[in-house]
Amino acid sequence: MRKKIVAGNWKMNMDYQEGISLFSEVANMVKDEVIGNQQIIVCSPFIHLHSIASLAKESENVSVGAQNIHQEDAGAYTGEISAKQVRSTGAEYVILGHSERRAYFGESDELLAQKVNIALTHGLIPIFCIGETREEREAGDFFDVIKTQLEKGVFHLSASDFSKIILAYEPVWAIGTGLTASPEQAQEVHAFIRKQIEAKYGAAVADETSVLYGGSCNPKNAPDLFSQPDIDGGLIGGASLKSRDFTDIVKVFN
Ligand code: 3PY
Repeated sequence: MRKKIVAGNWKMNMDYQEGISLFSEVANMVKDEVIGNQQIIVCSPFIHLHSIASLAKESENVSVGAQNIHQEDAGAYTGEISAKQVRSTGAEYVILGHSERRAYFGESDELLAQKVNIALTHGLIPIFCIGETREEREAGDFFDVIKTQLEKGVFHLSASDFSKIILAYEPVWAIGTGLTASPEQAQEVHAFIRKQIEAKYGAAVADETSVLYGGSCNPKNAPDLFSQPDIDGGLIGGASLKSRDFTDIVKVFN
């Protein structure tokens, strides 16, 4: 049975001390709420990774991820962080392809494919984000956009590598806007994504791949979204910065 996953994306929030307190609170609050096949992940800024990965080892319920890596192994890339460096902190996951990175940092599908490869080489599991803009939705192009993002970003992987990754559908028009896709709109796209995976890798792989919903997901809308058959949890932005809200989202699966 595929995993149910709630992953927090802190984005560029929390100074060092605030992040350590938030993580400790979350680890403590979700302690008794995590069900059998559920995975909780916190994706923090780089500065917190080593400390919270050490705390995560003690708590055993929460794993840690980064929000970006460089596409090369090492070298003269001032200010950048490699997959190997992230992995050496104890972090196990990395968000790749978030729409904020695509839009503000010009990350293309081709670059993201390189980042996916280097992440897997160093044992980091990508949480790979895809999703359409408002214009693409209004123009009715969104299935094509999502198909292309899958084909260029992750469908070059072997079936065994593809089986390691997590996907997140994040409609760009629902990020930071307070708008959320309705459960039916989200389910329609999640089902489409699973169909594409099935066409490429077969039904067994499609059935085992966790596809998360992201985009203004909060304790109020999570129950309806997560009850959809092809939605396996959420990638949580703003609500992951409040331990109570994040825990309430984790508890949706109880
Ligand atoms: C949001 O909820 O706004 C996100 O971008 C989650 O990644």
